[in-house]
Amino acid sequence: MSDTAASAASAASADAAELFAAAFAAAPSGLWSAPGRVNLIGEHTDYNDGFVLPFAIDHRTHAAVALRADARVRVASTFAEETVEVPLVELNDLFPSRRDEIVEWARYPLGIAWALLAHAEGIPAGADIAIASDVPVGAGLSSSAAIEGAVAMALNELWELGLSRRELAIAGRRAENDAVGAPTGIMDQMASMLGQSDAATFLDCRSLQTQSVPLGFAAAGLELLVMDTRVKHQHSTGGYGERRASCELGAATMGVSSLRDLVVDDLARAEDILDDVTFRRVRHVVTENERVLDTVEVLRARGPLAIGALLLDSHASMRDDFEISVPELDTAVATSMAAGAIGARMTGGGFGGAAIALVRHEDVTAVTEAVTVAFAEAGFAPPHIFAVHPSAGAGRVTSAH
Ligand code: GAF
Repeated sequence: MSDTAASAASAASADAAELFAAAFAAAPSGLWSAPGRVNLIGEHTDYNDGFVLPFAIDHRTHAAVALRADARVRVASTFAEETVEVPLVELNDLFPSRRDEIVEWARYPLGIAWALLAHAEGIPAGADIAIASDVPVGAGLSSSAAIEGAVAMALNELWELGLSRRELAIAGRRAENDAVGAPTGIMDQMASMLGQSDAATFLDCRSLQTQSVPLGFAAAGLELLVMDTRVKHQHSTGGYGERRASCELGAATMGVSSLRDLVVDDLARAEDILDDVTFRRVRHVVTENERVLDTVEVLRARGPLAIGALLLDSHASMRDDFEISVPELDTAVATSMAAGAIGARMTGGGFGGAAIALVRHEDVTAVTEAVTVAFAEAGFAPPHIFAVHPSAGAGRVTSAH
């Protein structure tokens, strides 16, 4: 995967290098970066052993990193004033039980250092880490996986761990689950690690097998717009964990190890034996898995202009069955469609964040204006609407700046 290694220098890479110099009065030994992601389709299926179809985007987190002579790790970021310093040996005491002692933003880089320590022989050299990012935070574009991915790539190289991209993604999920305390699946870390330009990553979350699926947006005259509602969400609290618990209850009651093992034909029995809420959670996951498979097939056979109905069905399922949408997301989807989008849906874990719309080049301005006006009329905060492009996964930044 040649295009994952080279990532263009950007403002965030210069920021990370500058921050490193300011925070640690030295030069980093290298710069690594990892992208955020958009999930094209396949929501809340990853922790049910199901299918997802995300792609890495052209918004990245950069980490400037150097080893230290002692065994301490220091992290600085452009999101916070403070620098956090911890002896590496203490990370095992801090995570997971004493995570609250670490300021929230620092749990991501320190969490990945902790998860990777399990792969090191003894205690490795310490590290100074400076992080800058242009992945919007809280927008459902996985700014967290981008931090984990950039730091994981750096420490894997500097600590000579020799881990594969899949192993680094698994370490990222462990950081997210145990160091941050968010009960998320593996999708975001795999998307950030394995991204390729102009393609999505079709991931079977049970086997972790992947296939690259060409998207061909540009060739079809399409743009993929992100409509960030600015309604902030968090997956370490509340609804996300409740949805996951409902899925586990549904699987246990149906006598399967995960909802991946159910197909649409099982839904009649599910409706008989599950309570209404659990049934609708299960129906979302089962039908969403089908939609991912259908989307892959349609993209390959007919291209992106033909996937609009699948995106819309996915949104309706999340709104009505999984109940993770919010009025701002529904407005963005309905308005973009009325203004000419090919398809639209909320993306990511829900309860806020962003929706996406697949839009012909010539309709981008009309869609952007229509959604902005609809938000103003509804009394919502102004949305942030921008195009993203399927991009390379995590890697060392090779170009100088
Ligand atoms: C968040 C999680 F981090 C992912 O693992 C996934 O469950 C997603 O929500 C919903 O599809 O991004």
